[in-house]
Amino acid sequence: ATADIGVTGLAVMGRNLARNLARHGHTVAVHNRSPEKTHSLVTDHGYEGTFVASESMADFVQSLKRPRAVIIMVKAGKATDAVIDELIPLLEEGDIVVDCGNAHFADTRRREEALKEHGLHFSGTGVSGGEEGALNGPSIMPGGSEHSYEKLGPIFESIAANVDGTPCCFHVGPDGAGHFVKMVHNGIEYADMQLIAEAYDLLRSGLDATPAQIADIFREWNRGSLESFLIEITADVLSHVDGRTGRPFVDIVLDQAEQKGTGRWTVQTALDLGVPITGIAEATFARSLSGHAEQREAAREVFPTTNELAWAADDREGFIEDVRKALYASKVVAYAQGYDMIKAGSDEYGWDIDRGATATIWRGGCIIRARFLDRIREAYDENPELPTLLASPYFVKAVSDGVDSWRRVVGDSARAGVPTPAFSSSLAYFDGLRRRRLPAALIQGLRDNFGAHTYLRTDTEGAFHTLWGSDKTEHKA
Ligand code: NBP
Repeated sequence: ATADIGVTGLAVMGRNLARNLARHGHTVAVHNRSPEKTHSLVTDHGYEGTFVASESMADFVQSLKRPRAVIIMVKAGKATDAVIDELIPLLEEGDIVVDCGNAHFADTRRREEALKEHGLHFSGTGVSGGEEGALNGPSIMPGGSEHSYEKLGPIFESIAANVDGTPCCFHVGPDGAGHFVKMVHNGIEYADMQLIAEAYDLLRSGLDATPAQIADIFREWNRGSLESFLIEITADVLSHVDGRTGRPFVDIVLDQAEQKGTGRWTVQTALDLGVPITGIAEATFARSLSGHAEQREAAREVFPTTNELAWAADDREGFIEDVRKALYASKVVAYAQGYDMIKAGSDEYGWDIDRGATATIWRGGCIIRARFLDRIREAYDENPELPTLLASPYFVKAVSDGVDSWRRVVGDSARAGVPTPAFSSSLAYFDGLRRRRLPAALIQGLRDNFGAHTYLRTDTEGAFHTLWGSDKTEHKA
């Protein structure tokens, strides 16, 4: 046995991860269900490092030094369970199984429990950055035991993205913590993209600007506090001209956004945990609305749009600055909600996740990498128990500076009929948090009226019920 680590599942992600490992001097055992992928990896990239190729799972396992570390990089779901079942009889006590696929954290918890009974360690590890990241340095979010991180940590840290000398990888926490954080990362990615898309839509409509002109605006934004991978590639996509028609690329793409399901998982889990992640939820629903072609057509027929354009053109620079500030403030809210969710998951499952460290490992390699994440890390460094990111001094200033712009943009968009679900709901969330009295008091009254659900009072302890149907006297419940 000579291999330091193994990868089974050699489609784009596994292949690139194996190459990244080999390029960093690790001897990598490689295996795929259909052996052609294994052979082509070695044929095409064998010169990049040391690979030990096996056609059978048994040979693959035997080629690994103990304690063995086997990375599974197959299609998430049943395929992962099938591979685990195949591995269990071949592995020995103390060996480590690593699932780098996009698993649901609940599956990861289940698998960890099951493998523990066989004396095996299981690390559900989130890997972000797509195929490019897997090859050149992803953001890595490993869960699982301390023991497994002792072996995996140095290997993962060597292949992860690196920002200012710090690898984009840390031990997130036990069992499902890594996949949970990866899931929230993907949810935040949904919100980030939706906010960018709304900003584009507003600029296009409000200024009657061309995609190329808007690309220049995004390029400019990428030089300031919004600097991020997504803003950068937005400029690329908007300036791209379709080769077939000569039209802006964005105009020839069908306007129905797809999703693989991690946004949906984030929202479903947030509902279970009771965390209002409205930005991520609106982003997920906006994609789903875009896909309802039949309903969109029916609505267009009966409510034709006026196509009012250039409604903000009188103050072009002022409007662009308003949209930029609204985007930044809404982004702060989306991240604040994402970090609340990490806290809630961490508390619920006893993971003790360090939120500042999470911001650190998202600074490179992953899709939401951004300058902004340094500010989040600083906020949690200053106060690890921050009740909401919005309350940290830097973000208080950022949001306060932007709030007038934010209100103008949301008001303008409503008047112009440009949908801004993420901008608007983020503003509503912000106002909801800071409002002295919320109409939740009335809701409690209604609940007590129709269902005797009781209410608490502001002036005294205990739950009360009012006899609404008779003399309306109040009774202690
Ligand atoms: P896919 O998700 O397309 O899966 C293909 C791989 O799964 C092939 O190696 C295939 O083997 C193997 N496989 C299947 Br399908 N069923 C199997 C089974 N029953 N037993 C054994 N192997 C089986 O690959 P991918 O796009 O490289 O993604 C891999 C993982 O990484 C997924 O969980 C994905 O969600 C996650 N991920 C992907 C990205 C991305 O940008 N693509 C980013 C981050 C995470 P075969 O060759 O024999 O058919």
